[in-house]
Amino acid sequence: MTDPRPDLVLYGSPLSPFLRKAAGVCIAKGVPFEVEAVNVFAPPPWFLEISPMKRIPVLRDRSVAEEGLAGTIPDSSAICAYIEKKHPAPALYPDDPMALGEALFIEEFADTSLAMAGGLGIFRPIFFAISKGEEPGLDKARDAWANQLPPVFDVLETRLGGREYFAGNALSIADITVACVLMQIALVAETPLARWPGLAAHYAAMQALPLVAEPYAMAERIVRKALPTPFDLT
Ligand SMILES: N[C@@H](CCC(=O)N[C@@H](CS)C(=O)NCC(=O)O)C(=O)O
Repeated sequence: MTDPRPDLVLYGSPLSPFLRKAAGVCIAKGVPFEVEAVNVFAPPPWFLEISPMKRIPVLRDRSVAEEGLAGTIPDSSAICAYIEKKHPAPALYPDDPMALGEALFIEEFADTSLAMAGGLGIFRPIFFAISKGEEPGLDKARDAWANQLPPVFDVLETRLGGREYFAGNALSIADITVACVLMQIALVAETPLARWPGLAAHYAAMQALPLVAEPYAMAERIVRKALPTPFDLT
């Protein structure tokens, strides 16, 4: 009998934008995967062996090894590049060298600058506090929305330049990453983007894609139990 379990396992939580990004890449390519819950703030010992930076997600490819370090890859960027190599169609990394470089930069920019401002600046102070029964950190979140995010959005608006996609005139890892990380804010707060019309149009188009919407819905189900309505930070 063949094993009904998918080869690919994403360890972590859909609450992580980085896990949702990797899930989105699997969905785009029609690659079956499952999410195995790991609480990164109280990880089991076996997880520390495969996640040296103590971060989620980590990928396991069961077709390589079922346990231990072999067959595992930490870091969403490494995971997505691995999935691309293993399942090349549809391509999510541009062929053209300059477009590839641009896509990888936007991925990194979203993973770092956007994630810092939106995840650490807004999602965590609100959701982590509410989860502990504390008052949401709205002052910190409002400061992040007013001061940290605008320069990040400016960069994205300029790089997008009114185009449909960030790089190579096609959907790429850059678009998926920006959408998944930006939607981390939407889990807990409204995201009015009228000052950045190009980014707003891109965001709306990305939200409509199942590869972005389905992993987000998994996260939203969890968050809405504790926070029925997102906050207005303006
Ligand atoms: N660059 C990493 C970032 C991963 C990351 O920061 N994950 C967060 C969850 S969204 C985490 O594991 N945080 C654990 C902690 O802050 O201790 C990636 O792309 O996978």
